[in-house]
Amino acid sequence: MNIEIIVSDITALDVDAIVNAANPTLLGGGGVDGAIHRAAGPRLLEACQALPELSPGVRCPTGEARITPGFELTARYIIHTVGPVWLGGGSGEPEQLARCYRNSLTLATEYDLASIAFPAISCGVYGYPPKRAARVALRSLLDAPEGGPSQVLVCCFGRDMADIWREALSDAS
Ligand code: AR6
Repeated sequence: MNIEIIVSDITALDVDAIVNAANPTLLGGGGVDGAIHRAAGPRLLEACQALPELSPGVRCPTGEARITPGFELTARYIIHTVGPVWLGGGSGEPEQLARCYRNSLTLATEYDLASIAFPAISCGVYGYPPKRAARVALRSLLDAPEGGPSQVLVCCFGRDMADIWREALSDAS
């Protein structure tokens, strides 16, 4: 697996799947979630609404992942995952964040996808400290079983975030 850290708007990427940092409703929100819904068009909301609710308002529990088409995106698929809200680190946040990356990769593997781009899940509204998030995320990606996407991008929304992830990648590999 080749992991690369890039700076971009994730909605512009030409990859098999982009990952959305969603919330459990999967009905859209701010941040990267809002950008993806705007760029993919209204059929994305319809596709998300059609996914089964496991409990009222919950289509995707924290740490799990769901897949939809990419609709108007260049990416063929969107993998929606729900990161943990940062509560100080002692409430299972690292394990939940690791599961987001792992479960997204598992879905990509099931769909035989060669390339996938992740945003910095939980590093915005959900408040996860970026250095810690990068460490957990990269460990989860590097320890993933063989046979998944050969190209993994981490798409940062600014140079400062990318610098943090690049340093974490060089520490981890
Ligand atoms: N491309 C790439 N990265 C982006 C983009 C973009 N277009 N826009 C923002 N980011 P966040 P979270 C970065 O808040 O912390 C939503 O309302 C952003 O700078 O989008 O997991 C959901 O519905 C940050 O580094 O996601 C949930 O309610 C990273 O993406 C909640 O926010 C993640 O920030 C999820 O919060």
